[in-house]
Amino acid sequence: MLTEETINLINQSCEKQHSQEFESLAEKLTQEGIDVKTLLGQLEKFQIAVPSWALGAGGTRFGRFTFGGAPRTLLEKIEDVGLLHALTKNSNAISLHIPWDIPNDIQEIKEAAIAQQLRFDAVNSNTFQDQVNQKHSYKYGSLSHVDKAVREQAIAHNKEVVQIGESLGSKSITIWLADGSNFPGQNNFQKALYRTQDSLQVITKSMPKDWRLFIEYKPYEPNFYSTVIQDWGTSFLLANACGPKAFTLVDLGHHLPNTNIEQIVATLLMQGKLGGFHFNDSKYGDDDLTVGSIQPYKLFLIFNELVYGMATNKNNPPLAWMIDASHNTKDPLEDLLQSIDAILESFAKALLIDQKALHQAQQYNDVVMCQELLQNAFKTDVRPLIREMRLRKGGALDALQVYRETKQRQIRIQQRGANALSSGL
Ligand SMILES: [Mn+2]
Repeated sequence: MLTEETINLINQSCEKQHSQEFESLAEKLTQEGIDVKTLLGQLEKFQIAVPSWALGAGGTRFGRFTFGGAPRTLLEKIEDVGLLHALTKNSNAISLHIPWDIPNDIQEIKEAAIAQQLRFDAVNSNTFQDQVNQKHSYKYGSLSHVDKAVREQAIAHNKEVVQIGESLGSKSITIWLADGSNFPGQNNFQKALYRTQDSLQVITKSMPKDWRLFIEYKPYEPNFYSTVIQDWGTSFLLANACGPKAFTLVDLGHHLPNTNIEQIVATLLMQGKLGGFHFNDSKYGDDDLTVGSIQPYKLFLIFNELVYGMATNKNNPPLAWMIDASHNTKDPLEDLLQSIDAILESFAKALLIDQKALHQAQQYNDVVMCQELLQNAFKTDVRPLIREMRLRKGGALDALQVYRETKQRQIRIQQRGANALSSGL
């Protein structure tokens, strides 16, 4: 296990340079009327969940290349998220996927998470695959299936996932449906949507009072002609039909090219129906690439709406943040460290936007000033702020450097083997 002493020791090599950079940024921000202490507190509070399936090699339908040392068990997955949190201080939760992560010994798993200062975020159900010994197949759908027996099996699975989540202290479930059709005429759109609504209502009704249901949407894949929950509007409609426990979940990769995601975020926040976020980045579709690697400005614009909405729309509950990425060419843990940094940077930059001045510029239709205000914030190098927050919390000034210098991947290969495979896809 990586100790705080080791992290401190490596921090020392770049502490002097960091102090200079932080002091100069803090001075600049203070002059602009920004309270740096408050800002550091906001960054510290921002915690992102890591899904258990992002810790191993993702692969594509064409193949999977191993990185070595992938976590073989739930305990090892908790260990890996614990490492990310020890380094960044911004990833204090793990999101489980059932049945890939069914815990054998609940107490043991809970204690392991506590030892790593982790909690359990939303649990995820799986009706996009058939499991061994499963009575009915999901080949033609699950919650939307034409056969009631299949729908009931899928509903029972979701109820079981909630139960497992409850035993671990989780408070929400995310449902992503692969249901849809590959060919025109295959599905009756209205009936499929109606059946889905009915199934989701049964699940929501059975959930504990303090639980939340997140309904994810996606325009295509694995079905290529239609998807039952294809867009935010459909998810929003279903969330409304399921009542106050249900919310829409936005996955950045689940949109058609050039969709204005920040506007979707704004609308959902205004309606008090934005439940959570799945971060990733993409060039073409659901590419599941490292957050901020392709379109960092887009991410910043989304955070602009999030920051405004979280302050303005008190009817919207606190949001659940998660990284939903897949790693084909990078060490998954290094990829996640980059993603955590990208999220924090976008959040920090959005916090720098002078909301009062922006409001005024909007009122006067000063389009040029509106852009200036956004881009001034975007162009600020906020990394010293994030480093300072981590330094004060006992984290790493440079998480990637500490990860590499302490040979975390090599240690894992030694302990778990070069061909260790993570459960999942
Ligand atoms: Mn997702």
